[in-house]
Amino acid sequence: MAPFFQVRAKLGPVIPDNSIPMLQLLSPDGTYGVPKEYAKYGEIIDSISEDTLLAMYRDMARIRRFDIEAIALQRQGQLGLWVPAIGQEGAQIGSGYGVGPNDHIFPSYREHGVALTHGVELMSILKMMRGVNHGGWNPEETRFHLYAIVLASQVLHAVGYAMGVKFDGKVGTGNLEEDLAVISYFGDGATAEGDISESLLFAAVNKAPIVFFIQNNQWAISSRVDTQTTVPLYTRGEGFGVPGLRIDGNDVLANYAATKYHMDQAREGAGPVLLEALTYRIGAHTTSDDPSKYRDEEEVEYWKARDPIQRFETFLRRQGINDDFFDEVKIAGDALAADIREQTFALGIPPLENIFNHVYSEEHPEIDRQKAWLKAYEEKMGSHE
Ligand SMILES: Cc1ncc(C[n+]2csc(CCOP(=O)(O)OP(=O)(O)O)c2C)c(N)n1
Repeated sequence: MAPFFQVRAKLGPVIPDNSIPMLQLLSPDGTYGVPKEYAKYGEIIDSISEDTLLAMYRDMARIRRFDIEAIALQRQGQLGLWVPAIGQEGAQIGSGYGVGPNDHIFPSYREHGVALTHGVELMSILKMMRGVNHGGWNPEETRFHLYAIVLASQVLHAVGYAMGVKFDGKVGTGNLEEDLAVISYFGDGATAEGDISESLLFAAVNKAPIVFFIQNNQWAISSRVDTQTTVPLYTRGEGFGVPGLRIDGNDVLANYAATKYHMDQAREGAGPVLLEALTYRIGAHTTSDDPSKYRDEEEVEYWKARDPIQRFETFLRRQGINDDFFDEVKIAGDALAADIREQTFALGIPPLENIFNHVYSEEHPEIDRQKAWLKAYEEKMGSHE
């Protein structure tokens, strides 16, 4: 009998069209150069200190080590699920550094690197993936909002937030203590949602201070990007009046420069922009996915050779950074891995009544009723420990 589900034939490797213009400052072999049409982005890199460059590298290495450890923890039954972002560290750390201290970030569910750059405790992400918290961090403190699983929903929230910022008069006043902009992350697959079109339109007509940041990692689970769009994604906003730019997503400096430039512009009142970071998901969509069923190893190898961390390391070594630094980063990574393992193994079972927290911001009779029901039920059944 024919199997109920058939795996569709693979369509051959997704190799990007290199004739499409793209902001790249670090070439895959680690050589730095600023094409003249991109001079304004090069100027931003001119003013980065060496300390910041090293901090960026540390964060890229740190988040990759965290990611590898989280996959292992999931395989050992310590997490319900993990969502790897290996290969996307250039896009995430670079853009994260480009977001200003008052700005608000509306992520999807894979932005662990961006979270790191804005002070989210990494353990809170693991707790969420273990199912012992509701999303973990406080968006008011971090300005990094909660992960959104419903594709593109966060982009509508971000546009609404940015419109509010505009209506509150916190754009383009010149007061850098008060003015702010918004950035929202989403994937190539999410661009096919109607919510994205609505977001682009509302942002454009309201001249909202927002940067739309697509991480085009070329796959939406098993759907290739070329089944989601016939035009480069950075052009998707044009019909709505939102200009776009494609960035080499594996070039941390290009991501930093473009995000900083356009967040500054948005904060000053220039309106929305769409950035498409062309990158690649080296690993599985989640730990529940087996990408070997739908894509070729040849394609993965193409992208591994364009690894964002390796590229940046080559650049830094040419700048005179030596083994001492890279050894220190490796030791710190091992210490981080040991620490999160220990903390994850030590996580207990949270009180069951936590499920009621944050459903309403204030007391609510229906919640009181459900709490009373649960209490009576627990007393009848005994402890759940
Ligand atoms: C509205 C909605 N439809 C479908 C899904 C199921 N789903 C989860 S992730 C995903 C693929 C998303 O791909 P992409 O936007 O490219 O982001 P990536 O996961 O590659 O980072 C889908 C279809 C969902 N979460 N929400």
